[in-house]
Amino acid sequence: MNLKSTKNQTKKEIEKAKSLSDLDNIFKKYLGKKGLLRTEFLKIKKLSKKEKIRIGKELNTLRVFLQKEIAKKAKEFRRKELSKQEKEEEFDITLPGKKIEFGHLHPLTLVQREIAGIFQSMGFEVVEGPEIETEWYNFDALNIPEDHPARVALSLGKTFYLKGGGLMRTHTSCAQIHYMEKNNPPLRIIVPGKVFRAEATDASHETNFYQIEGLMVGRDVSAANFKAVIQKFLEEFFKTSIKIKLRPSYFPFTEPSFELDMKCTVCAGKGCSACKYSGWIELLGAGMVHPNVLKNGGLNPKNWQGFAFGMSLDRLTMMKYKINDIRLFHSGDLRFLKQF
Ligand code: FA5
Repeated sequence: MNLKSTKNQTKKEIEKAKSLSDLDNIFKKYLGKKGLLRTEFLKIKKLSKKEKIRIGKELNTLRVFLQKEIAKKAKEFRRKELSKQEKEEEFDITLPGKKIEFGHLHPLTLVQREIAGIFQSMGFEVVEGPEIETEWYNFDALNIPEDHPARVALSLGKTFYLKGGGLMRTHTSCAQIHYMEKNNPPLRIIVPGKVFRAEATDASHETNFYQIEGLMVGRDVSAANFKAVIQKFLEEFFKTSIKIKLRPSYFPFTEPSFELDMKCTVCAGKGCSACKYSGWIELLGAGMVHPNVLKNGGLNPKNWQGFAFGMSLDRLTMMKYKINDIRLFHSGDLRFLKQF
């Protein structure tokens, strides 16, 4: 082997190498276990001592030269690879970042808070009542005896009874009794909360909806006060004049009783799915608190009288935002929720 020409040959090969794997091949060819240099080293065993030293030295110089050149070229490749990677990963700090979406309040919560604010401005306190009730608070205390048709209809058809006793309240009226038991008149409260009814759902009926109960008790609180309060509330809430009608009705816990309908705001009274094509939507039940209910709450009906009402928060929200299906509230559909 001519060492000088081998050196030149390897130099050219290293220069021509295009990748780390090319370099690896060159390394194997000359410096590997079966490489040329190793074969040459083995050969010198047979030479004289003098020759051994001379050629051994030259082979060693070639070996060191090759190692250095290969390492130098490999470093070059790595540097290039690194700067290529850096370029690919480069990012522009002036680009706008990813937008983190914030959640927001559910339309029912928004409306509940707004309603609470309006009633608070009229001196009403906002209180809560339990969602799990006893038969006494949901029915008996509200003057709905066991054999009463209203009780039979509600309890048999519409009430979710709990295995361990008790039931899911079917209305917020039970909270009237809880509050009267603990507070002395004059009273002025609203009670927002969930109610539960086992009934078929449609565009205006849910099994789980929200009511807002109202109760005002004083020495001479009258039905005229109710009308004024509710008219004021609706004007404030809808920020426009609203057509309402009071229909005589029946609730065991009020006497006299009435229901309040408002002209459907979804269709402006023309008829739509939300108002069952009648042009009117039933918003609330109300009346003068029945003397038996005052008694069950611990008040003397000879000294105190007042009105109560129970309205559907869901239906008010539907009227406010022109929503034509109550089931959208619990649908979890972001296309709906993002609009609020
Ligand atoms: C009651 O629940 C009475 N407790 C209201 C009341 C309170 C009357 C105080 C007198 C004094 P009613 O069952 O009609 O009444 O329900 C009240 C309102 O809830 C209705 O006017 C209606 O707007 C709404 N509502 C009734 N059922 C559903 C339902 N399944 N889904 C949505 N809203 C409903």
